[in-house]
Amino acid sequence: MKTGKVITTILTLTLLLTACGVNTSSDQAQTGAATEAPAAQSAQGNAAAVEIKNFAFNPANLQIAVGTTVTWTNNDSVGHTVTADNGTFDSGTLRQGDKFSFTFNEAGTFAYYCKPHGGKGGQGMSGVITVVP
Ligand SMILES: [Cu+2]
Repeated sequence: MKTGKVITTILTLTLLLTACGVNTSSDQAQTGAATEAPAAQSAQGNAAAVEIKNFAFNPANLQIAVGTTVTWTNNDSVGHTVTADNGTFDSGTLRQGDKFSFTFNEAGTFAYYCKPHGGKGGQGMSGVITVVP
């Protein structure tokens, strides 16, 4: 039964190679990690940034053009929220390093606050986004 043994060996090797092949393909590293584009400081572009630091939004008052995406970044070690007075947006709790983005597609004045540290109407930790046509 030498022939049978050889065939069995070949089959076993084939299975092993197949398994290896599958492993190899899944080992392919995910390259090209997204490089973070620097947020535009200008309120005239398509993007604007608000930093959350020391229990405050900076800048607290920001004027942008319609269609601008504002990204808030929490640089505090405590959690904060970005919550619109009128309920248009609500980030939920942002931990340190978390970001929240919202695109303003309508002109108007959008007051917002942090739920734990501020309140509607500009109380405590709060800010205003003014969107101009
Ligand atoms: Cu807060």
